[in-house]
Formats: sequence, structure tokens, C-alpha cells
Amino acid sequence: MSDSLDAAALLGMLRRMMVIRRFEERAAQSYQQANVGGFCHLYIGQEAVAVGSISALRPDDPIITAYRDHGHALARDMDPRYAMAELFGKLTGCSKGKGGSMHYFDREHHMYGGHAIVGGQCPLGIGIAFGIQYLEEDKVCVCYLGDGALNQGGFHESMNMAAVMNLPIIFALENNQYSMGTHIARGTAAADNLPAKAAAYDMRADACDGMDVQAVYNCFAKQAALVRAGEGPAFVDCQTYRYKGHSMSDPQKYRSKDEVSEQEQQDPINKLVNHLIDNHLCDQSEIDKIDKHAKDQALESVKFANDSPETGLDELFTDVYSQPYGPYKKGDLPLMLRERDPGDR
Ligand SMILES: Cc1ncc(C[n+]2csc(CCOP(=O)(O)OP(=O)(O)O)c2C)c(N)n1
Ligand SMILES: [Mg+2]
Repeated sequence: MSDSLDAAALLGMLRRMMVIRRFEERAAQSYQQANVGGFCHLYIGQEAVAVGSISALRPDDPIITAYRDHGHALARDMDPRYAMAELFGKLTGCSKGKGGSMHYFDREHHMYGGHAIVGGQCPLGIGIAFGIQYLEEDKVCVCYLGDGALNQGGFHESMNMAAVMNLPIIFALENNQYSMGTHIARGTAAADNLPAKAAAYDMRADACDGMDVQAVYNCFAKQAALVRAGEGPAFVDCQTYRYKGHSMSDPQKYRSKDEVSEQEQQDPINKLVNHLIDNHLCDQSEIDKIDKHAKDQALESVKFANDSPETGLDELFTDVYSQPYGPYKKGDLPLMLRERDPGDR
């Protein structure tokens, strides 16, 4: 680890990583207790990517990501209570309980989802970046994607347009080596030469150790400064690993326990803790305090989610269009949007 960040900044990043880790543990437990509906993809192991990169941005730089989105929302300081309530499908959730795990949104913190279609966030990301350019704002959009998205057409179209239009965007590859059960080497051409993906579009490529929060921070600080200076978009390969299954229902037959435990030796939270202690930047009691606070927040988020009201049917048609009935007149609504007589089945 390099040491360009001071103790306060590092402790801030540790706090965020611990909040994510403890939140995800409670999310897993809540899923097992059948309190979470739908899919649930945990971010455990990848915390340094969201925290390091988001710490290097300004609070109003927009971010957009795929369905493994809890970490990004929490790194952006979403209240864990609103994050947990979303998993529980409650009205107090960040998407009013209508999006679930894969569709976190937080307009206040410039977090634009949470998208379930692999690579689907890339065209949306360049749209956000185009908006920044068009309005001449001093912002950088970070669009996160998994290694599985490398093989999606939308990713390549977005890389092309970003390069052609010199858009203010960083494509942050969260290279956790697996796309569901498929290792990157099996499913992705040029897996050992990912800068080639950017070279095809004459785009700047960079890489960082995604298990080292400080390395991620430094890489994104550098790339964001270049984007702001008008040097064009970038592609960053963040080499990371997910410790849990693809989703909560993954028996993980495609990798050995030894592989996982070997990767656990690189744990991004332990790495930062060791760095802080070894360099006398803080003592163990301070670490314990941060962890205790993270655990309390996670527990509190579960209590809040449990106690929150269910999302009612009256919310079914809200937040779909910016106008109440979108392009339709109320009387012309298509069947699925029409107010139905409960007896009319
Ligand atoms: C277009 C599309 N194809 C397939 C799927 C099913 N699917 C969901 S997640 C996933 C794996 C994606 O892996 P990766 O992009 O590496 O992200 P990670 O889960 O590792 O974060 C697939 C194939 C989907 N959601 N969208
Ligand atoms: Mg992956």
C-alpha cells in the first residue's frame, strides 16, 4: 500500500467498507429468514472497489452500476436503513420497495441505479455523461460493470460512443473473475489482455488492485482528474473477487473452497486494518469501535425495515412516468396500467 492518504481519510474508508460488510451479512441473514424477496447479490469481498473509487470522486459526480449495487449505494452514504428496507420491499426503501436488491436508486446522492440487465447500465451511463457534457458541468460519471458485461454489445457500443464523443465517463470494470459460474478465462476473449478492449476504441486504459482500497483510490483520483481536464473517457480494470456466491441461491460448484480461502487472504478490510495498525495510524480499540458502530447500524437497519410499512397497491403506478399517466390519457391506458375492478379477472 502506498501512503498518500492521511489517517482520517483511511479511517473514513475503513468505516464505509465495514458498514458494507456488516450490512451484507445482515442482508444474507434476512434473506435466509425469508424477509427479502427476489434476487440478492452480495458485495462481500469487493468493498474496496466501490469505496476507493467513490472516495476519489466528488459527491455530485454521478455513478451507475449493475445489480450488485448495495456497496455503491452505501459507499455513497445511503442510509443503511433505506437500503435494508428496499430489500424487505417496504415503503421506506430507497426505491419505495419496488426495486429490491437490484434496483437501488438515490437521486440525492447521485446514484442512478442498480440495473439488472448485464451491461444495460453502459448506454445509460454514456447518456448521463452526455448530459454532463451538454450542460457543460464539471462532473465525471463512473459506470461500473462486471466482467460478464465485457461481452455485451451495449458495452462496446457505449465504449465507442464515449470515445467518439469524448464523454466524461470512466468505465469501472469490477473484475471479480466470474460471471455467474463462468470464469473470465472461459467466457471472455483476451481475458489476459483487457487493455485491448479499450485500445479497440483508442481509449485510455488503467488497472488497479481492487482488493487494496488505497490503490483503487489513487487510480480513480488520477483518472477522474484526466477526465475533468478534457482528456477523454477511461476504462479501468479493478481486479477483485467475490467471496459469496453469485446470488444467494448459488451452490458454487464451479470453484474450490481452497480458491476462496486463498482469496480471503487478500481481504480488503483486513489489508487496510493491517496497514493502519502496522503504521501506527490508529490502535485496535479504534478499529473495534468502527466495527461495533457498523454492526449496530446494520442491526438497526433490519429493525427499521421490519418495522416499516409494506408498499401499498396505491404505489403500483407511481414513479413509472414523470407525468402521472405518461404518454397515455387515463381512459386510454393499456390493460396492465388500467385501474382494475378487483372482480374483473
Ligand atoms: C443481458 C443479460 N443476460 C443474462 C443475464 C443473466 N445474468 C445475470 S447476472 C449474470 C452474470 C454477470 O456477471 P458479471 O457481469 O461478471 O457481474 P457479477 O455478477 O460478477 O457482479 C448473468 C449472465 C442478465 N441479467 N442480462
Ligand atoms: Mg463478475
